[in-house]
Amino acid sequence: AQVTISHGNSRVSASLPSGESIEILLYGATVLSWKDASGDEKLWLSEGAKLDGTKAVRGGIPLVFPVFGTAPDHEATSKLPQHGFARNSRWEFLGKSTSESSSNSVKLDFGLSSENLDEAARQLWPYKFGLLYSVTLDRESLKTALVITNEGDVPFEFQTLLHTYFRIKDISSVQIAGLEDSPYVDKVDAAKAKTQSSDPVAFSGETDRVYTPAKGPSHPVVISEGGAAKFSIVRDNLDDVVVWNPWIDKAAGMGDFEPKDGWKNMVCAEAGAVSSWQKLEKGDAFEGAQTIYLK
Ligand code: TA6
Repeated sequence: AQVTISHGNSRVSASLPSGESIEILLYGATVLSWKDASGDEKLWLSEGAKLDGTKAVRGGIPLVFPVFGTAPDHEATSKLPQHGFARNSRWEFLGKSTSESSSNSVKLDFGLSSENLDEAARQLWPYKFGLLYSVTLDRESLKTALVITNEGDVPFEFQTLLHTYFRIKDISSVQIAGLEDSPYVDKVDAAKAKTQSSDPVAFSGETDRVYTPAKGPSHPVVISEGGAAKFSIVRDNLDDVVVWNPWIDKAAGMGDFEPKDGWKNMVCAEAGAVSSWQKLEKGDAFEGAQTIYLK
């Protein structure tokens, strides 16, 4: 049996003979769905998510580039929309690049370059760049990797992040391990610099923190529910992990966040390089990746 791929004008989906599947929206190269062999959905997607290209997708794995959040004091990116333009741009499907022989894995490649950008976005950030995003599905993991190349004559600075919305049953029984004793910026408390205790992260209200895990990117960040591990995230060259749950009020305030109590069923653990600016010299490339293992 072979890997099957279907490529419509707005989406690409792939499935393994054993039943695992992924679906990617070409708008933003946003992974919308990742299902295990039994069809159990692993990502959270708002029922109010816009999938017609009019707004960044609320859920799945939106891509953040070249700025995380907004950066009013960073001249070059200060005019960009929140989280940059990658998640609001139409990407090209470049094809699958797994060896024909393997039916236990499929890798889909997507591209976005300065030429693809609409004129407005190009005006706001006039650098020549290339993005190559690959999504690899195998029987027990999903890997998403981004290669950023500077194709112009001047260096540029960027931040990047994989804004993964994990589907969980009940946020009140979720813990995130692997961030113990690590520094973080608490965006819910005046962006104060704090240090995580030796306990895992637990949730009892709006949570919005930028961690730089002390043990480095190869140390797993593990999302568990009721004491049972569900997801284990290993990073490559992405030193930060953003942990976010909007809770009641922020969920109520987002027009595309549905159902309104959906905050109970999602948690964001986002691998990124966001606590400082990455400088990319002309002709250079940056690669960052996450691999999410199902436990
Ligand atoms: O990743 C956390 C965060 O930066 C939060 O501060 C919140 O703004 C979230 O991203 C969603 O941002 P969005 O622009 O998608 O509404």
